Amino acid sequence: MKLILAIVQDKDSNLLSSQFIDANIQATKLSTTGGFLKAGNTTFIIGIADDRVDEVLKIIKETSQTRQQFMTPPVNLDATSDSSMAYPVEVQVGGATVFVLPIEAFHRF
Ligand code: 2BA
Repeated sequence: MKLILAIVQDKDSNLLSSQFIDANIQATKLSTTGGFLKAGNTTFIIGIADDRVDEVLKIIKETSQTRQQFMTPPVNLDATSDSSMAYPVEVQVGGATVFVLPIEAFHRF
């Protein structure tokens, strides 16, 4: 059995939830925040049999889109020159960041 942690954009999370339900894949959804953009994203926790890992990855890959997003870096209030001005920079986010981990034990009490 494996534990899959999948961080996706909020915009993709509802469709991904539906796909998991249709495929009879059990998942838990967490509301999370990206450390860099400090914007909301969604993390799915999925416990799945080894032989279904590829199926889960395929669904995540097909559902999660790459998007361009703008972020404004924090302004440095101590600096005086124009170089301290904060201009929005374009960042590419997603499709999905996925971790696959081994599970030592699984219990349902
Ligand atoms: P954020 O940390 O908000 O990052 C959003 C996007 O900003 C990233 O997209 C990446 O394109 C860019 N980015 C992140 N850190 C950067 C930096 N130091 N310099 C320049 N650009 C940077 P993704 O790579 O698609 O990541 C989307 C979200 O997935 C991240 O949101 C974070 O919540 C999570 N994530 C990505 N890699 C991770 C990792 N190694 N460990 C844990 N969470 C991760």
